Amino acid sequence: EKPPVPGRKEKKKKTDIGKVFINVSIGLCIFSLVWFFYALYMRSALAKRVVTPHYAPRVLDSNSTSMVFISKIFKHLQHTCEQGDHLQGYGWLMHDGLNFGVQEIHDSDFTLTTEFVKRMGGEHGGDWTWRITAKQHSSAPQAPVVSLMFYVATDSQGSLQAHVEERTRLSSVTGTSEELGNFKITFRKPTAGGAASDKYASYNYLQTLSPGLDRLTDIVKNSLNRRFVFHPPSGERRPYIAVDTYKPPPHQQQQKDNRIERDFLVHQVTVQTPFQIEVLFESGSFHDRPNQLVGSVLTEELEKWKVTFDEKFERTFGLQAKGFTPAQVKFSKAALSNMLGGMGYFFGQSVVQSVYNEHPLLYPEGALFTAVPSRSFFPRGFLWDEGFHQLLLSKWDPQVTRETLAHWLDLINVEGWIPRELVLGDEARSKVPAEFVVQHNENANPPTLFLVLEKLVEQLETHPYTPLKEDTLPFLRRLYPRLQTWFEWYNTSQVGPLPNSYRWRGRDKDTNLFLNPKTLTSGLDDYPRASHPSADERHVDLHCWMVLASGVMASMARLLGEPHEEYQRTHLTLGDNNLLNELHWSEQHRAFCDYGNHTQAVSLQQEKIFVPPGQPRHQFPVARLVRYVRKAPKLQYVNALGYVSLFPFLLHVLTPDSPKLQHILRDIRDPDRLWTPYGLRSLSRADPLYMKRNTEHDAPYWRGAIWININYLAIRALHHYGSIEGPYKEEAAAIYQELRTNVISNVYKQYQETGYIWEQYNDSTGRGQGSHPFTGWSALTVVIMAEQY
Ligand code: 6A9
Repeated sequence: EKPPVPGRKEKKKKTDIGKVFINVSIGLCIFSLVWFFYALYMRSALAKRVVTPHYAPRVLDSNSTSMVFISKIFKHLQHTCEQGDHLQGYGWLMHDGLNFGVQEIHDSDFTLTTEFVKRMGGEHGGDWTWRITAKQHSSAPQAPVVSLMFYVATDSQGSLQAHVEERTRLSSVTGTSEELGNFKITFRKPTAGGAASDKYASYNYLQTLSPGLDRLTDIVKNSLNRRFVFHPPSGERRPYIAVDTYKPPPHQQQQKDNRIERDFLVHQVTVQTPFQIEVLFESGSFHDRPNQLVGSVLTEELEKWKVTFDEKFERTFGLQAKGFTPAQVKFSKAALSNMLGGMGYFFGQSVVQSVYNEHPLLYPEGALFTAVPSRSFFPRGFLWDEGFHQLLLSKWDPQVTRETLAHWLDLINVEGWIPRELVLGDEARSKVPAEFVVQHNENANPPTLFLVLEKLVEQLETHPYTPLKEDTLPFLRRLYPRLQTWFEWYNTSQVGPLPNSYRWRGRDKDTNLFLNPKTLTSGLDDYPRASHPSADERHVDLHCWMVLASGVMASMARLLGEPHEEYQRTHLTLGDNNLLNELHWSEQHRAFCDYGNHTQAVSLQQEKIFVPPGQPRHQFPVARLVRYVRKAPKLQYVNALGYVSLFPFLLHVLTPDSPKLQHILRDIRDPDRLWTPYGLRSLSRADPLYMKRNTEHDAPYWRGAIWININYLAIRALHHYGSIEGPYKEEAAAIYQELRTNVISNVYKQYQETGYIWEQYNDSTGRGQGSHPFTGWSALTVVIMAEQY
């Protein structure tokens, strides 16, 4: 054996250390690599969750398709109906949601009546015909010449063929698409109405391609030419504008839309009033049609459906029997019809984001069948609006309600989240400001769908043997797993700082710019909350929504024979009036309140910009309005008396003997606080933020105006407390009568005066304001008239 060589040993030792070192480093490396990939994997898995649909079987059958008519109102050359058009009123007078509709459009010199009838047959939804009747007003100086343009376009697939007669008249379009099969659309010539013969008319058409429905208006605008002359045999010559050939403007030729181009055809007819035109759609798979749905056949069908509609309306709401005048009944038919006629079928992807995504992602393609709040201004789905819509629609057609609920719940992701606003597809997106497009998966919106589900469950509990059971029970069973996840999502993602408290996520963060940072997620946008958003907040309205949701989950579980104890326990805990008092009652303000980091000493003021003497002012920024806080915020109850304070009453959380009811009834009936002759205002007139702007550009919204959805809840609650035993029964019943009368009278009066139902009503004058026509929740006036809560 060789004696140990000092150097060797050293070396060996060194090698050992080296080996260990290397091993450790390799280990570390592997570990970090594994960790890195794991983290990467987790991250991408987490990032994908927001766009992963829920795993439960879909509520809707995969083969349930809907056929859609798109009916738009174009004024002059504006092509979409915008409220800036100042039409003197338009909307559905009758619409049963299924078979027929009657719509009127009042322009300055003439009125257009558009009517449609649908006839089932074949495998693709059958036929339909539209009839457009134009009559000039007696005040019009001479019979106006009107151009109507009819668009036919395919969206994601399908094709169209134009059939042209007499060089310029697009007399029909044949086509095919997956959903519609083969079809033919015929543009009949205008007549003077009834059985009269054809009227003189000029025809133009456009045949081109379009990258998407959102581009149709631009394409038509860019194809217009003023060189045409309307020249009836015995009449003066009048120049008019019409579609000609489409020439894309130079800048658009360069930045080509990279979407696939689809067929797009326009039929334009120019004719003098009075006239009537029929457009019919015939479905290729409908072979045994008895006759064409035109002329007197159409008239008869229309008459039949109108009678059916009137009878069903009275059977459903009983307004005549209640003594409402024919004009009031006509108004309420219009309210219901506009909600039904405004229903839309949207298809496409929403843009969503979670904290795990650097950039927003596209949610898988999906469909939404929904009633929209406002056809002209925001024609798309809004989660909490929908619950209110369906409170009305479920009375008219429970099938519509089931389909709508199914669509919303089929959009839920694996986390249990449903976006608050559904902006599906390019056409919808083209009308929405960017800041509203991306939806975040930590943001909620009141789960009003439980208001509707509560009704369905109640009906089954009280009339277990009606035919309702056959449709509703299996429906609820399919819905149930999705509802469980939805409830769980609220119950985990929106928890508050104390046990059994809740907090809306997604409040505005930039506290310096807003008088009071908004809470869009609560649905009550700028209603004042804690001045300084923080995780210490708890929100009383959300708490009450959770009482409702857990209660409905418990009774539904019981009905379906599913375990209900957990839901029941949650319901009892949250609904316990002592807990509610502890979390939200402020003895100082004598009201239910939010709690958070708050100060009332805030105001918007011109930013102070220091301009050193001798320097030119224009080199410095323009002063903005910014928030000044005169007193530091502290944790306390938020003193903002209004809709939020009423929630324990609105959602029937208070027991009928709760002494808090006394305070609530007093605040409601007090003209210096919430009472007005037109309904309850959203924020007390005595509140420092009453009717205050939030920023220079952001006018007050839920800071005083009267909103019909909350008035509906208040009327419903007064009815509830007014009909069960308790110390406040009489008082509630009396206020019920007054508030109900006030709301009905004002919404009706405004409709008579303006031709519209409105988004909100002014608390000082009762005047309709904001978006219009708004036959979303404002149409609940019908339910209030019918007293069917
Ligand atoms: C405006 C303008 C062409 C605001 O009714 C829908 C919602 C309610 O859910 C919410 O409670 N509305 C209420 O505070 C309207 C929201 C409209 C926002 C988008 C875009 C389009 O311009």
